[in-house]
Amino acid sequence: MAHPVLSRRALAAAGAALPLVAIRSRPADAAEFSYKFANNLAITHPLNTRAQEAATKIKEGTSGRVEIAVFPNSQLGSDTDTLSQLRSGAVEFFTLSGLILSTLVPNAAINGVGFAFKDYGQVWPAMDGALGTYVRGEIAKRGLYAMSKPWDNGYRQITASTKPIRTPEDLNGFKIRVPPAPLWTGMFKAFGAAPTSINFNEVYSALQTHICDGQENALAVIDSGKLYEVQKYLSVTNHMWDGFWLLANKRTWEALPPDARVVVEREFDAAGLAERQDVAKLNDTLQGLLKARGLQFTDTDPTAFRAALKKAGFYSEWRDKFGPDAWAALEGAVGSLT
Ligand code: X2X
Repeated sequence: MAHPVLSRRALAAAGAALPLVAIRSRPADAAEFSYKFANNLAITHPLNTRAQEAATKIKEGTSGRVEIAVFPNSQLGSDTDTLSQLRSGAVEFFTLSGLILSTLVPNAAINGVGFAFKDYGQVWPAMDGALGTYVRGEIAKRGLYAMSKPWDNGYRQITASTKPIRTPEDLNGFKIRVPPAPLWTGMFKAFGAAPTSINFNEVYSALQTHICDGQENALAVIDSGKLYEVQKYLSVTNHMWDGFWLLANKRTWEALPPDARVVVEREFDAAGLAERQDVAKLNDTLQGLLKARGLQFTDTDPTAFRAALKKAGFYSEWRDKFGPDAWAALEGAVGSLT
């Protein structure tokens, strides 16, 4: 109590006489760490709802020191651009499909091998277990840090504006948009289709202007991205399970004090688990909703599609590309694929 009789006003005046930077280097309400979290999904997708919730909890849990602003809908750029920004440090957090990440971390695509995971009962133990640990290790080698829980994108289904895809033969010459990743292009070429790599932020218009006749995505993305407005048919193929790694730039991550890192990862991981539940619930309800919105559903026989991939040499080709470690980690989770 150096100045017990000084009024607030006098204290403020005394403070004002000092250079402001000597008192504090930022406005009273600004956080010590102000970070951006980019993603490619619509604001209505559960990934964004849960990311926003996590940001609020992280701010509380760090007493305001860490503030994370979520930018949905590729507002900061396409996935390809945002990956560059993440690497340079212009963006601090980013959710990205392991397959797209494979342009930097080749074996991060391993979960995308066609028809590898029978169901979610195989997906989560693998991605939260040995397979996920393997991939996170690969990611770390490239200057990025992945939170321990991947988020769900979902099992992917094929949509089209021109005709329903019923059999693998229907994919012959089919102009399909795929995300920018060699595994996606390779897999649809193996089906005999004509894939074009397009970032998600351009998919709606690519379908609307018929640059492509179809695309493939999970129900939650087809719905939140309003792709039903520009597509007529949906074939239930479940040809691939896809998830999002929540990535941080390693330098940015390590600049956070360890206690803040604990809070950030804890809240992000909890949000990721909640998002998985949200997507699972949507899987149960969206079929009806999307039908009501005009999409015509077709069931397909996954064994025929898988056999077509096998016949085209897809599994042996990608086994060789991924190499023995990644392939063993995948087969350890799902059994033999070739
Ligand atoms: O680009 C896509 O199709 C999406 C939204 O599923 C991914 O992020 C891989």
